[in-house]
Amino acid sequence: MAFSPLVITAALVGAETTREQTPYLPISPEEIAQEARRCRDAGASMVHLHVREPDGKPSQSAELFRQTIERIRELAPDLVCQTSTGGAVGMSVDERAQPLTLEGRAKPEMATLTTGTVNFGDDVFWNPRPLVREIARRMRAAGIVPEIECFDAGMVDEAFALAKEGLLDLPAHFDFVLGVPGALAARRSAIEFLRSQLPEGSTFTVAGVGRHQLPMAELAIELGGNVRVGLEDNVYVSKGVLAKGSFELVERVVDLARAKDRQVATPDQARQILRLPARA
Ligand code: KMH
Ligand code: ZN
Repeated sequence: MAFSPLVITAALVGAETTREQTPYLPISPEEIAQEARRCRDAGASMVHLHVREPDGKPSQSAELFRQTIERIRELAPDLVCQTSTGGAVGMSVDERAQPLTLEGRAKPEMATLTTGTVNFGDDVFWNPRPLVREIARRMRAAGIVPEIECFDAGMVDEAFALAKEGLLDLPAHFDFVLGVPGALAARRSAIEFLRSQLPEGSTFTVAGVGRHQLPMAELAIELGGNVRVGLEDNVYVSKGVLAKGSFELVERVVDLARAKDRQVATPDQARQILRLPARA
């Protein structure tokens, strides 16, 4: 069966990865944009973005996102920019939703929407239904397309409920985040099950966490999904060897795709595959 070209998302920063874990983590808007460019050159068509305060603290500051996205538009003009609305555990809805207020060149084309609460290591990633609905409402009002982040199986079902309430359109694009301690484990049967539950015509990406990242990428390629890799979810390119940036992980995925005869999508192909508006 011929699958569509592979959309590779690079998750460059995240909220949890630290400079103590890896010196290659980009922090400033300039560093993040330079890393985005390297990932574009390596084969990524989309970047999933978080931002950091200068001291490395996770942030959802609209101003930091504005600086970051405007610089990415200069360095890698065709990349699809997707902002987080998850932020870091413990953030309020207003804090999390700040990137949805961006306009003009800084406006993201996509943003994440996690559709349920989940254990997140020893923390709780808190997404009660009223909060999810509020973020979905703001995203829709801003004309930003959601990527539905599923850390557990019920989060797919919740997308149907949101669609019924007119808060999102189906089919949609889903991201299966697998291997977070306390949430759904990273295994083939999880991908197969989640895929079987998707609304007709939907697309999906798989983001494996930690050591599961590249094995899950390989499975996603094989099963017709798309792939997310990067330092947000994993800092190693092989056992004990730090990736020198998310770009090295993107390079690995391109090699895996080549080995499985799967083409890699350009950003404009990614827009078509993910049902995003064409670039102006
Ligand atoms: N940092 C996690 C608590 C997202 O970007 O939408 C949430 C997260 C998901 O990273
Ligand atoms: Zn994220």
